[in-house]
Amino acid sequence: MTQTIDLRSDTVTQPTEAMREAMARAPVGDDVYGEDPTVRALEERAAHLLGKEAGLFCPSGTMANLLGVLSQTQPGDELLCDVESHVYYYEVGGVSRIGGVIPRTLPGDRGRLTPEQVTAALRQPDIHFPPTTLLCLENSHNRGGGSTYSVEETEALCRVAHAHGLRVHLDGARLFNAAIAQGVPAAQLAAPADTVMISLSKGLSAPVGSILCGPAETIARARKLRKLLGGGMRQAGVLAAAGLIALEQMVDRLVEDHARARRLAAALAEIPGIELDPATVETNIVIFQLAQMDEKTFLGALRAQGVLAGSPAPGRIRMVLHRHIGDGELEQAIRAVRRVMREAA
Ligand code: TLP
Repeated sequence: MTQTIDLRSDTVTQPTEAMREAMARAPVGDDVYGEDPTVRALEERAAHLLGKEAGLFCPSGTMANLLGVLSQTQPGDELLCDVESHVYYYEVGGVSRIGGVIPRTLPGDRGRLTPEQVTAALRQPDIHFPPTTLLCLENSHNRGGGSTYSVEETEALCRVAHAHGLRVHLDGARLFNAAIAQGVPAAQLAAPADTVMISLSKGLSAPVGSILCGPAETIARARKLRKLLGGGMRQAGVLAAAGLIALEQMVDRLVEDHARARRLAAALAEIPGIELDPATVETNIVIFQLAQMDEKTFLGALRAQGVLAGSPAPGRIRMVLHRHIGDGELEQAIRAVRRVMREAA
């Protein structure tokens, strides 16, 4: 049988040859002493790209998000976020368990909040209420099917938050996807937020790592908290070297993933039994609804055809485009879905 086509996530991407070479020869040092030149170069590069003062290399997006929250809140604070946001849905409740922070979830439109929703959720200080101190946004939005906020939308949301004394943390695990899709620099999408995290290990293909960027004083606090969480790394430059390649060489090609996601969505929308509005596909994530079949049956039948996908909810399927899905793999995947749906009919 031909090779498996893996559409479960862009996290499955393998490091490039250039990354492996850079990893092999990276100058390294003990990063807990601040002595790893490659980690420092990566942190500086990321901060510069995102227009922030400082950066912090983290082993995962989950830790970078947690540090974004912990460094800007106190235990007992409340944060506002979309109900489907990664920080609330997929991070093991870390903000509450570790940070003592209570998420107040708002129902977004494919993950996207409006300034009006945020305003309505903000309450006057009262002896009964926890202080609301942070707004978390996600761009692009994972469970929202890769939906994006524009610069103007981000600015409007952050303006409301800042006017009420809240900080804003932006989960930009796929911020470069949003930036490429909109044709704007990532720094513009990040500018209104106080902190932003980007992932190197998704569509950008690095093996490990995310970076939290923000004001120097906030990042210094996050650095200490990273140590608390056991995230102080030593010769981490071998990983950071791949991250530098990710930022230098892998951002522009995301446009290909988006084009294939649109082609995939257009083809899937034509298949009886699949409910999908292709107009909602903005970046590299395609989420659709099965009209009748349950997700386990669908995923099993698809797997038998050599194609892997995921399910974010009952009856829903997620397919993520990435570097290892070329035109040939895309056509094969579409054919496999057609066969599965035909055989089920
Ligand atoms: N998302 C993963 C899974 O956790 C669902 C995926 O396959 O998409 N923020 C966003 C928006 C993410 O999509 C992810 C990972 C993270 C944060 C966490 O990053 P990691 O996996 O590095 O902890």
